[in-house]
Amino acid sequence: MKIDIVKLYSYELKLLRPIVVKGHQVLSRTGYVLELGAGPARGYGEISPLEGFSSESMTSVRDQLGQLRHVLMADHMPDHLERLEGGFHDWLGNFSLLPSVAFGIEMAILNLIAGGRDVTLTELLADTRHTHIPINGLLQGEPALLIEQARQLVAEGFTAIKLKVGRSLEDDIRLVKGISQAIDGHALLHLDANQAWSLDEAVYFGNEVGLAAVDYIEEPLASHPDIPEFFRRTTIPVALDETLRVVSFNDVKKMEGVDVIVLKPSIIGGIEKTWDWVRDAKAQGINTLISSIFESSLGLLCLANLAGCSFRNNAAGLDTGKWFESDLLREPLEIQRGKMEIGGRRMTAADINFDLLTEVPLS
Ligand code: OSB
Ligand code: MG
Repeated sequence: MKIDIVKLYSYELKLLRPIVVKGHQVLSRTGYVLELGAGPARGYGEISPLEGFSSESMTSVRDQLGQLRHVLMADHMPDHLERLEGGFHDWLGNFSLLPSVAFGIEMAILNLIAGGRDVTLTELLADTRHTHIPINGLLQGEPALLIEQARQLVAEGFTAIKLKVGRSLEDDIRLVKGISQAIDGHALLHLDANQAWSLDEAVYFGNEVGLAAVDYIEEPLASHPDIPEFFRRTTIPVALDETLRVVSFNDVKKMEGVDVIVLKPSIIGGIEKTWDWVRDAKAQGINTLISSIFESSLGLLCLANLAGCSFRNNAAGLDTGKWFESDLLREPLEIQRGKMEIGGRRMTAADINFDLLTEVPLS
């Protein structure tokens, strides 16, 4: 296969409510869609760094794609990229791809290959074909509404629920106790503090809410070397997200208390790198889950496919589509009974609403 078309589109999608990450508000979601063509086949990838969370900007993404265009079109694509065994690294590893660019290029190429073979992404990547992906139900909005929201998610059939903490300790403790009571053992409760706390604060919080209430807590600490001590003093399992940007798998392996790693392909540098983490984690008995950075439904469908063939039980961090007022896939991604249904879904030009895309010239 030889790529003969490289096109870039930008989007700006309205949100129903702001995305708030680490105190930073995003009022509408902007990003890029990369189109790769090889003869009549097309593959689409999403490149949408999240302001306030990703380290790269939209401008740096566009500059890098301008430089890569000729590289992508230069030769025949290497064979067997879909094995995710280093083919992308051998091909493009010298170009220091930005994390979101690596994700978008790999997503587009894998979709291109899948389209050529008329299979879904999951079918391309693995023999297992999970079509219903358990989702971590994301609580959102005013704290006063969250207990009722949790109850509702459980009633809908969610078996895992995620709450952002890290504002005021006492408020967080009260809220977690209330939510834990409301879900009453019918769902796992996952917390994410986004590195908000000192060791003392995190330990205080952990001992107040107790192990019974919380399945794991993501990134409790401003300083990750304190994680083992947090674990020893609370016995609450820890999940790593932001920390994965600055540590290797060997470091993770040695960190007592880390049970779960949260893999955001747009942050950790693409799909192949995500697969490396998944393989290493599997070998060491560490749980993995795939999570989003509020990609559009285009990226979200790709992430759900990755979740569908990388592991079984861990609820994926993909309950972010409900922020979007309008979205790029013509047919919305449905979550029912706490699971996203992706059976048989393709990502061809006909599946995408091009009215929401604006072509951007690549210099
Ligand atoms: O902290 O995990 C985060 C989305 C964007 C940026 C940061 C985060 C998130 C999410 C995604 O929480 C949803 C999830 O993982 O459940
Ligand atoms: Mg997180």
